[in-house]
Amino acid sequence: MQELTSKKISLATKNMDKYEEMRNILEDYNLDLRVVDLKGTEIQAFSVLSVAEHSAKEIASKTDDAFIVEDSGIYVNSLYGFPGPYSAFVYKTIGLGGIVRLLKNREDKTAEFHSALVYGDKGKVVKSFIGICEGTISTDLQGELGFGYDPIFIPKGKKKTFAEMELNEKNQISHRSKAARIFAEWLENNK
Ligand code: ITT
Repeated sequence: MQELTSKKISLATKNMDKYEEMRNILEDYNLDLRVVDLKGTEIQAFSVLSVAEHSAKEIASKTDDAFIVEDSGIYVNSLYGFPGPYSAFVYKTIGLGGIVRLLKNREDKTAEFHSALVYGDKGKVVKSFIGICEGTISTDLQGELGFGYDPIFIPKGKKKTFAEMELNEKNQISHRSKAARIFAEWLENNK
């Protein structure tokens, strides 16, 4: 018999835009995403995966419920991957204008968004998933939708920034949507 009730799963985040994006994707897989105020410590590390896994370990020690935690960052190639796991700090300090200025005289404006999603259940960290979206940094801020770095990130093959896309369009190609879909498909096959 087909399962009618959706599986409840908690997302540990303070970012409601992130929640909205993931809720939208995961409902297609019959997952009922809730927000939980259980974020673990965000350590300083080279990869968003290390940050998310550390946070997941702390969350798993506090709950037996099924949860996910997701950490993202933007890696600018000509800046050797900066700001990467420091994306939130850089966003709050030099901001989008600062990144655009750093790249002003650089020919290579390519960048990648990385999303690391970690799933935990029954007090244990279960599995990690990665999603990557390639693109370029725009020469100025464009668009008002989305959040964070969206106004300066043009995904590969597109002529507009994430901030010029409705949620559904961003969700077809974003780093986060890739990680979320791989996770949801894995969960379906490993119930
Ligand atoms: P959490 O509570 O889940 O940690 P956060 O906003 O701090 O929420 P991250 O640490 O994952 O999220 O994000 C690091 C930075 O990268 C932060 O400044 C975000 O605004 C930005 N960011 C993450 N995902 C993004 C996306 O899809 N588009 C634009 N900016 C994004």
